Amino acid sequence: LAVFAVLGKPVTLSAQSAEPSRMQWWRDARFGMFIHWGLYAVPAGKYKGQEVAGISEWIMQRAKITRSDYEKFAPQFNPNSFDADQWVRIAKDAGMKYIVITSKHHDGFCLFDSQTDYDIVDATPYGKDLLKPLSEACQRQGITFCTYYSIMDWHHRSQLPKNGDMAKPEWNPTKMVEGEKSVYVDYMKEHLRELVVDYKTNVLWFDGEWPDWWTNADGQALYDWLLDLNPKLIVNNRVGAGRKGMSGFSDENSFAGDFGTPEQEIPATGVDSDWESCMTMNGSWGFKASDTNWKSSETLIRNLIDIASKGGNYLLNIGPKADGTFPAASVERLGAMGDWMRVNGESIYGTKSALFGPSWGRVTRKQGALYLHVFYWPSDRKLTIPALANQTVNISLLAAPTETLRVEKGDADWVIRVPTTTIDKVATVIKIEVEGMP
Ligand code: FHN
Repeated sequence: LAVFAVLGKPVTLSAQSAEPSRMQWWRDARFGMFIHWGLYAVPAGKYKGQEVAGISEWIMQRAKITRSDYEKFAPQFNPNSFDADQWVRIAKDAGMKYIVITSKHHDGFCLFDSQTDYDIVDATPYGKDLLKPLSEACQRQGITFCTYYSIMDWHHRSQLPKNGDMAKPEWNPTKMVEGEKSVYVDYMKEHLRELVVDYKTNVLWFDGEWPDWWTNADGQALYDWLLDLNPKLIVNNRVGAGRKGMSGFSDENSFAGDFGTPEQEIPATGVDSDWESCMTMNGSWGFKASDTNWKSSETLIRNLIDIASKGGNYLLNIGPKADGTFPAASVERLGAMGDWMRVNGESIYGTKSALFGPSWGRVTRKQGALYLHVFYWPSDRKLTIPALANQTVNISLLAAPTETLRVEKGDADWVIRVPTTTIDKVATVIKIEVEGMP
């Protein structure tokens, strides 16, 4: 392992593995789109004229809607404005490299032509598969197609309330009916086989793994079965029961799955394992008409930089409307992210953690280069960094490589001056090419 005194801190840099692993495309991608879409887009956070608190895809549970009443949303779900190529183009233009879509959320409704009849083809006037055209559009546009799948299933008979009657609102969605677990696991595995073999998903993004009837041993067995189906498949750590809450990581000994899944949060420091932070743009995963609390595009771009600087991926969520269109506020923010990524994406894609973050911004690295992302400039626009002693370096602005930067190289510190005109109010990227750095 080579040790470089980089920016004043001895950082042990692991040389890149000679053989790209199964995870390599995923590590290099750094940025993906999460899509939460299903019957919950019909009520969109409101039921019987009343706003329902919380994330909109939980409306069945939060409003205590009985199974038979919830099924009444299916005949109303008719996304005639759905355009798979447009969705994929918006993701691609934003700089996203993969899409993870909810094939089945906790409500049990499938967006694909599954072996059950509680799906988009058999239960809605739309009557067509949604995942097939999306996976084909991803293939056409070079975006990697991935699927979310909920282990917990509020519609399947195995997870009925104790009295067996889903018609009663006082149901508990996390209990398994005695003797029904193997029936449900077989049902789930048939769905998963379809997603892996027929829809060729590249990542299985599990969720809803917390009910007490699902164990880490169950998850490990499912993981092994899935990798037998497709040895190149990637599976998150929610396949097991090891995730520790929203921090998303698991204790070493219970880590079934390939990557950690912090939710709505970013780890405080660099993490030298595979992980992905999933986040919403407003307060809900599913579309919620009343939630206009949108994060700014500046915040979203800095989240992406912060996450990449710590060695993680950013899975940023969209909640499409029931008609199949993306909310305008989401599209606007993705457009701004794409503008920044077209100029600075080199400092995000294929990078690794620099394992520390200065007060003025964040640092990413890849073979032979460091990328300083400056969020906060001193008033005199002079950036002081610890001297990069005895290494051949070239320092340039990623956005304006021909712009001459003035660098005063002291023994202890170097001072980099940039012209005001080149400062990006969100993040200015300075590239430092360090000969021989792994
Ligand atoms: O309960 C779900 C929630 O609806 C949403 O899908 C998030 C996204 O990661 N996962 C679960 C909460 O951890």
